[in-house]
Amino acid sequence: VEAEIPDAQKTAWKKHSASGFTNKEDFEAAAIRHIETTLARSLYNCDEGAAYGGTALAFRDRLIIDWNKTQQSHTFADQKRVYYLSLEFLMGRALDNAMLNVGLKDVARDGLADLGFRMEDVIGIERDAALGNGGLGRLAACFLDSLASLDYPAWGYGLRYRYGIFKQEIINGYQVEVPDYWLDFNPWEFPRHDVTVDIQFYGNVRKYNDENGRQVSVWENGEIVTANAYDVPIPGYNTPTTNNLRLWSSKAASGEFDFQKFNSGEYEQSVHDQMRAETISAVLYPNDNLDRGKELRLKQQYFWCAASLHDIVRRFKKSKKAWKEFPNQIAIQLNDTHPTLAIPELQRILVDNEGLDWDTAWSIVVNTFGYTNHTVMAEALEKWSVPLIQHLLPRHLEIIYEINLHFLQYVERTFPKDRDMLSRVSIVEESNPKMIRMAYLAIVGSHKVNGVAELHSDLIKTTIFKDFVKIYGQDKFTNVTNGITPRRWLHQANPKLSELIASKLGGYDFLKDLTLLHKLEAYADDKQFRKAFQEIKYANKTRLANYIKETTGVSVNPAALFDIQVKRIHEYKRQQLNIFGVIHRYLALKAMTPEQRKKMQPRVSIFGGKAAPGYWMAKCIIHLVNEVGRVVNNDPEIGDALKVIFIEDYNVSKCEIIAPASDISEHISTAGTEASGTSNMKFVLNGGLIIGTCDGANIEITREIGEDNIFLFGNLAEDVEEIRHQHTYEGVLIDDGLQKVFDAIHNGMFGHSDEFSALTNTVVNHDHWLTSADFEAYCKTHDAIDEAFKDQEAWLHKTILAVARMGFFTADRCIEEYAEMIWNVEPQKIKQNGA
Ligand code: KOT
Repeated sequence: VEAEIPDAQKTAWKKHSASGFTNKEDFEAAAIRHIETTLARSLYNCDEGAAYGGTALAFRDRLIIDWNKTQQSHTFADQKRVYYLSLEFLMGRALDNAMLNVGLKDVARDGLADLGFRMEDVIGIERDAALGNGGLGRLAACFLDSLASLDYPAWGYGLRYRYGIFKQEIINGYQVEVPDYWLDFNPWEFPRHDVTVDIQFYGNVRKYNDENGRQVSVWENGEIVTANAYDVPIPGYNTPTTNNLRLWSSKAASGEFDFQKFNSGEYEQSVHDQMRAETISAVLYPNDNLDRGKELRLKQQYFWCAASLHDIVRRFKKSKKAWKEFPNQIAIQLNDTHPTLAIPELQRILVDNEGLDWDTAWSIVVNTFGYTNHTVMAEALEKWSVPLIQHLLPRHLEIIYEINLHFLQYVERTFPKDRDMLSRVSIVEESNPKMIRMAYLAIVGSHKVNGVAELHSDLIKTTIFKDFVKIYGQDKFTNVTNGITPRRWLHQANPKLSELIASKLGGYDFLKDLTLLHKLEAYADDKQFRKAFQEIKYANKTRLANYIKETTGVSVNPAALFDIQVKRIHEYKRQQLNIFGVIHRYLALKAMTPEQRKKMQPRVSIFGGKAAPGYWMAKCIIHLVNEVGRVVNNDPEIGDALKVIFIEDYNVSKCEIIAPASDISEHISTAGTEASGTSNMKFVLNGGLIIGTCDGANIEITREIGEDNIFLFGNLAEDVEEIRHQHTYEGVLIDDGLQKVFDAIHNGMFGHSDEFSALTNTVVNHDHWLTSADFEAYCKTHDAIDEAFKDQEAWLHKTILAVARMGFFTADRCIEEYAEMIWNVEPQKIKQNGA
């Protein structure tokens, strides 16, 4: 290809090709040029917003130079690529990450100072890219960071929601949702006006026999919506590799058909069609760990899967390789079942469009896909009604039925005596209406299925997917314990700790090989190191205290024990256990003499997290936390002994302030319900200890850091079912301490008790989440924490050891495991000077 380009052109390009700044002067030139020309501002009206815009655009230019190089090099190299399909990418802010990853934050800080701005203020202008609900979306974002940092040729594919997760406001103690329109200025995306895919919905399937007598299916007469690509560069840390996140936006197809409507006076109809089409990518569904089965959600899923697959297939076809090479060139990972329609879609492309026979096509499909399960909770497992799929995607329903037929025939041959097995494992649930079980389709259509922590991966094999282990054998099922990117969650969020570690380890290599942290063990007993470590924690707590003061008006003492639970509000995550425990503590403090109270370890209980807008119980929990805060924080008897804070609108950028500031964080889900959890990793990596149940990744964290360095409590997963059974047949035994808490609530201590009756009644009636059964152990463990915190030297010893032993939980390790066990792909270094 290169040889065909005339010399004159090559010379001109060589001479003028952008090269990107590396020093302060050139950064300032780039920023000012953007402020003046792209943003049309001047010296006299350059505010912080413009300074952010200019800085972001200057860095975007840099990223895109490396992006171009990377994409060119990957195309030439012709190696296997990974595609990560996720409906959620919870990216957070991009500027700080970009500056750190390309190693030019200090350069930019000095440049901005010359222009009269403080780095922190400029960074603070950026809005979070909040295209996700919680852990699942943030995991996808961490994986993109690791894929790029480790030089894997990989793209993410997602939806470009016009509205990300709603903004949470707390008004009179209640959650109020405000739309998150985040796109009015987004310098991080490149619209690819030339990259579009037409996506069909509805219509019918026509059958005919071709000249060879083979039956051909044609899906026709549907409604067309166009997918437009927007590319977001994903820079790796300390490498030129810059990968791509491609997000699809929906637009009405601008075919002749619509022009006709427009011209023939059906103006309103044509505008209506346009809006209907744009609705597909308009909003992120705000449910975490819940499937609501809405038609628009299914449309989103197909729209995104079909556009992504079309794109992937188009790229593959350019290589002119045989179809059987497809799985050797392409690995597609399904982030939960949300992209499962990609399986019948690829089968449809191969059979209907490309004319492959069913079995050849199917073997390509299965060898291409891997499926990650993130939850065992029944209410989160996706099912779609057969009539809905029939209506929206008639050809896909046929294909799903055929996949099921082949699968069930295989099961019948293998287990001829087990008739029940067929109805148990059928992709089609024989209910009314019939439902498609997406997890089963995902298992059947993938070569590997993985859970996200050891306990979780074991649980799926022994419970929800038990029959499939029998059918396919153990080897199809595996575990990849989650991880987090240390670049954002240590280096960016906690620069002081990162610097301290670097000073002892002789540089920042640990950011790319987190196991190097183990060398810190040698400093756990080092007086000076402990002191420096403690001072950093105190500074981070002060930073959070200032933020709390600014946003809530409440003063908290940074010397108090900071006890933090931030995550989506969900009954299974048990924020109710936490707030009941706080009330229990408050009652105990009230019963003490002032002298006794003075001896107690002062505490700040910090909560944060969003409730799904339709999740009544979760909203009750938020309300109770806020009412308890109102009462406790204004109780003059209590003072610094206890403060209760709810941080509004918890998101990625707030987590960057919160995670470094904990003494204790809470990961207290009912055992067996939290697949992994990832904030547990963030808090420990930042020098906090955790109180947790034996659930998800807590178990592996314990194994790595040592059980002396974590506060575990509560019933085990293996006993939960038995306890629930008891509740059903013998009623719930309410713990004495918890009863006192309920009495206080009922007596109106925190406002009208009707507001909280649902919350207390559910414990009294079923206690499905074992709030009462675990309450005593929970409170006792908190007493032990108070005791342990008094001995600061011992506490520091524990926290330093814990940090030193967190190497396993880097997302880099996850990506290496996926690459080796599931994708069979190799990294590919980009040469600094072009391909
Ligand atoms: C399920 C349905 C819709 C939206 C989100 C989910 C979901 C989220 N399922 N699991 N998760 C969380 O995924 C995280 C990353 O693996 C886990 O750490 C966490 O335990 C899951 O709850």
